[in-house]
Amino acid sequence: MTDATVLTDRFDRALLYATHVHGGQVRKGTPIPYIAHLLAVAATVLEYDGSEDMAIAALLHDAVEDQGGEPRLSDIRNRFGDRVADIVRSCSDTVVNSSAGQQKEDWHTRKTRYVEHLNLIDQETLLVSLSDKIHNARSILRDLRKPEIGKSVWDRFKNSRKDTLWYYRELAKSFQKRLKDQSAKMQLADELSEIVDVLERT
Ligand SMILES: [Mn+2]
Repeated sequence: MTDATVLTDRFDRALLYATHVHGGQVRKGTPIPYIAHLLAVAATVLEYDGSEDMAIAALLHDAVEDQGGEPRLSDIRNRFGDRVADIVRSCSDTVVNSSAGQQKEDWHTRKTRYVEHLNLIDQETLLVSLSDKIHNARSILRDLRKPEIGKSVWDRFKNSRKDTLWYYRELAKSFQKRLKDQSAKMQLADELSEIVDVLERT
């Protein structure tokens, strides 16, 4: 057994920070408070032996993209340090893409770039990103199976069902490729792939 991950008051502060930053925000097309997603991502990171920095980054992974851009990233860097800020940055596809310059590119180009960027990031950052994507995929599956939602779940996305599934399939393949030598985390990458299989059939 590996040593337990010790969570300190930094984790508590990050949780409070996340609840403030995302206060009032809900999951797209649902009444679910946004913090539910952040807690789920942090829980998965901890379940797969993530460190405190990784769990903090999980709580804050959408803070830059959804709530404040580069000034928010600087604030996170000041409060929680370079490691947390770097992981958060890597998980934000608009930030990943803004380094490419120019105005915001089209959806397909941005998502392709994000998938390619997974080849360049370290294993810890990869686990935070995978935990995010797997929770999003599970949430889609859960709502697809709710009689009152069903196939209308796809209307939440700016893009078609086909495009959304294309993106999740590319993500799953990329995570599987990067994590193939890490048995525990590979299981999580395989799980994402299995959820995409089910989504494709539903
Ligand atoms: Mn997220």
